[in-house]
Amino acid sequence: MRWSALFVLLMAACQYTEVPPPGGPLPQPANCGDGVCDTQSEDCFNCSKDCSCCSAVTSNGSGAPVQGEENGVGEADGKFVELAENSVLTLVLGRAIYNDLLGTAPDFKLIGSVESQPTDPSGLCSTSSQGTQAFEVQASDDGLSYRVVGFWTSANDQEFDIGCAQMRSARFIRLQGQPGARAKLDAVLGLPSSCLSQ
Ligand SMILES: [Ca+2]
Ligand SMILES: [Ca+2]
Repeated sequence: MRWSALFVLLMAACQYTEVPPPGGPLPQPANCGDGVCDTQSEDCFNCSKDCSCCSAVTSNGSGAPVQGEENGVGEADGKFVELAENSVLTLVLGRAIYNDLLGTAPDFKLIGSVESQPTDPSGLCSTSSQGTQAFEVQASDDGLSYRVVGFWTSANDQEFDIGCAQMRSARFIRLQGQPGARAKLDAVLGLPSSCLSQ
């Protein structure tokens, strides 16, 4: 095989595949391009010019009551989803996030606050906080199969690395309240190193 053909093949193999949004491509709204991310009609999928990165486009609660689940959609805006023990919140990002090139840096962050007091605050990749008033954080490519990437334990924003679960990309983030857990979530955001430009 010629070197040039091999190079083209290698380049093709290295391209990430964009995961289509639920329901197919979204129409670009008229106000896309005005520099403001309008979370009512825009997200990073249909208007990456205004909405810089990957925030949630849907937010669904289950399990124990989840208050204001719609407040987890879009960029951080000071409106919160309230979560408690046994709450399960599934957030679908507007675009997939990808493990950063080195693989060891954080890829997304939760904007909000764990209001219970986890007894074992965990670091990146720690799985030691189960059962200690924390929230298990899971990620998935397809919304069917989830892997644990760590525990949300912080009273402030907290970053997570999908590389902790040996994942290459993720589109779904799920939070699961452990016994005694309580939190307020404003938004989930992909970090710039994990969001490719469209
Ligand atoms: Ca990473
Ligand atoms: Ca919010």
